[in-house]
Amino acid sequence: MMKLKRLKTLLVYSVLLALTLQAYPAGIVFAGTHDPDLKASPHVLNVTGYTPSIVIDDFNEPDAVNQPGKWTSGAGAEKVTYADRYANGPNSPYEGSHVLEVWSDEVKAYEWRTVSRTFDQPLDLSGVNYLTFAANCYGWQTEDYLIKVTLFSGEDSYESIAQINPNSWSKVAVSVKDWALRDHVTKIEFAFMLNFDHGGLKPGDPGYEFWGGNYQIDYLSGSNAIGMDFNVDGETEGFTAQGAEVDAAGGELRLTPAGVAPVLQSPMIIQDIDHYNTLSVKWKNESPFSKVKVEWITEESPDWDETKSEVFDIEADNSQSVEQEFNLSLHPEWSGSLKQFRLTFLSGGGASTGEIGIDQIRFKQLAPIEVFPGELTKHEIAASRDRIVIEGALKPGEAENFEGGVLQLFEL
Ligand SMILES: [Ca+2]
Ligand SMILES: [Ca+2]
Repeated sequence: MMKLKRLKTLLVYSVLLALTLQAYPAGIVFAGTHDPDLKASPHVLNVTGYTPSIVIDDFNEPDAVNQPGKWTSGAGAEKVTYADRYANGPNSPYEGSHVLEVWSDEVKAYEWRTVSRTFDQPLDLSGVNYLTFAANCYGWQTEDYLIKVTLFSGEDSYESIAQINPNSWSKVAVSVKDWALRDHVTKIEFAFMLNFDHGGLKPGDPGYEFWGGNYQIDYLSGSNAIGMDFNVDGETEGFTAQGAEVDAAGGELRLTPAGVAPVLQSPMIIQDIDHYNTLSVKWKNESPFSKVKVEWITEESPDWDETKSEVFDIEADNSQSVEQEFNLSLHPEWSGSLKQFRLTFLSGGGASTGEIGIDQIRFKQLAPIEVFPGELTKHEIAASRDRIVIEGALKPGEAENFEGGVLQLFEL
C-alpha cells in the first residue's frame, strides 16, 4: 500500500512538472523576471529640455532606418521604422517631422527591445558633457519604464539607464564627461523595457504572455545646455565668463563680476531663431550694471561683429527676480540658426561688484515690436463735446511715405 501511494504521488508530481514545462518554450523556463534593483543610473538626468551642440540623428529623413549603417532592430524588437504616429500620445514628434519607432516583439514587459546604429565614421562627443535624446513609449503599468543606452567604442562600452514616462516625451541627458572614450563612439544601442513584476499575473491575463510595448526616440544629440535651468550645483551647462567668476548654485547660474565689462558666453548650440524672436533671461541683477549688450553668431553669419548686437537697459541693484525679455524681432540679423550668444554687462561707473543670479534662460516667440511712423501727442474729447481732438507728428522723412494717404479713425 505504501509503495503504491508513493508511486501515485510521484506520478502526480511528474504530470505537474510536465505540464509546467509545456507551458513555456524550452530554454526560458526559469529565465527572466523583473529586476527590482534596476533603476536609473545616477549620472542620468531627466531634464526640461536641451539645446544640442551636435545633432547625431533627428530621424526626419526616411533613410534614417532600414539601410546599411543606419538604425537596425535587435533582440526583443520586431522592426524599426521612421514614424509620425503616436498610439496614445503625445501626438507630435519632439522635434521636426518624424521619430524613430522601435516595434516590440512578442516578449515579456521586462525583456529589452533593442535597436542600434553603427557609425562608419566614429562620433566625437569630446566637446559635449551629455548625450541627449527625447523618448516616448506605450503605457501599461504606472511606472518603471526604462531606457538603456549603451555607447560603444570598439570593444569598450558605457551603459546608462534612464527612467521615462509613457505617452509623452521624456527628455534625457546622459553625462558622458567621465567616459574617456567619448571622442570615438563606434555604435549606439538603445533598449527599452517595463520593469514590471509578473508575480500577480497568471497565464491568460493580459500582458502575461507578452507585452507589445513600442518606444520612440527623437532628436538624438550631444549637448552642454541641458534646459538652461541651472538647477544642478556646479553644472554651468557650458556657460563661461570673462571678467567674472561663474558657477551654478542654489538653482542659479551665478556671475560674480571681477572686471568693468564682464561677459557671459553660451556654449556652442544649434537653435532655430526664425521662430523664436526673443532671448528671455530670468534673473536677479544685484549689481550696478545698468545695460546689457546681447551679441550672437549664427550658422549663416559665424563671425562676431557689431551688426549682430543690441544694447538693452536693465534695472541695476534689484533684489527682485525679473524676467528680462530681449525682444529682437526688429533686428534683421536675428535669424537662421543660432550658434552662440553672449551678454556683456555695462555701466557708466565702471562697476565690478555685486552678483547676477540667472534662474533660467529661454528662447521665446513674443509679439513683434510694432513700429509706428510717428507719435500721438493728444487724443481727447473737446471741451465743447462736439469733437474729438487728435494731434500727433510723423517722424522726419516719414511724410513722403504716406503721400496721398488718408487718416482713418475707428471706433472700437
Ligand atoms: Ca525628429
Ligand atoms: Ca533655476
